[in-house]
Amino acid sequence: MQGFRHLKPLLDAPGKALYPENFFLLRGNHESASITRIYGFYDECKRRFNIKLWKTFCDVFNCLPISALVDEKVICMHGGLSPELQHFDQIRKIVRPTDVPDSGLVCDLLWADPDRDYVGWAENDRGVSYVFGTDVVAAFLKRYNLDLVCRAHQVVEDGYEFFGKRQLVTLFSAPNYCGEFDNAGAMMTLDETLMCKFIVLKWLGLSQVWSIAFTFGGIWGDLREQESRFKLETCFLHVFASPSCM
Ligand SMILES: [Mn+2]
Repeated sequence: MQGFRHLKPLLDAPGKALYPENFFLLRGNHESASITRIYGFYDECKRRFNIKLWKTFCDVFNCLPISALVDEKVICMHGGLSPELQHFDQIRKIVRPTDVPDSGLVCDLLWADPDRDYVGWAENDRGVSYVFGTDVVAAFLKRYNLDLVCRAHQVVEDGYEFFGKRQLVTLFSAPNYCGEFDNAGAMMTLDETLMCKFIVLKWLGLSQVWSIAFTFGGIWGDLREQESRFKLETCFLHVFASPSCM
């Protein structure tokens, strides 16, 4: 399976085809022609199929939505917030298809990272976009009357990791990322009351192929102590999973 790691988009696309009304793929910083050209997707398309397939994928990447809002309370994007974001209509008005620019709103939503070492905005070590502090997240949620920012873009040990006072969560779904990390992978579900549930995929390793176990944990505790609407539940799904890159 590892040979197919760059072809992960092939695995996601059928979801959208099967459930067009309630399956949404958000664009990440790697969903661009320039990044896929460098990091292996182009080469793998060329080797296994043809360059036309890669170009077709790039056309799809350029059309992918940038951000999503769940029940007016949870905002999702791949990277993070942007100092240029003043109104959600700015996102709604983004004309697609579009490439990912080197700076600006679209770039930040796909490239920015939270960083608890900073207050406000600071330069990002990636050389692109910014990092932002917990104060930025808190002010953003308050301003737009939101509960949570949900993003990806960074490997986190447990598959999910909160930032600030549980005002932002980083989700990383690929366990044992590229075979170089021993991270778990996680997915988050929200029910109709916006209760968060994390499904955590833990890498067991070759020696434990047969020890597949399902451990469903209970409620961890209220996400906001006084707001019963927003609870947190975690369950662990121990699986033998192939390394895969996002
Ligand atoms: Mn990323």
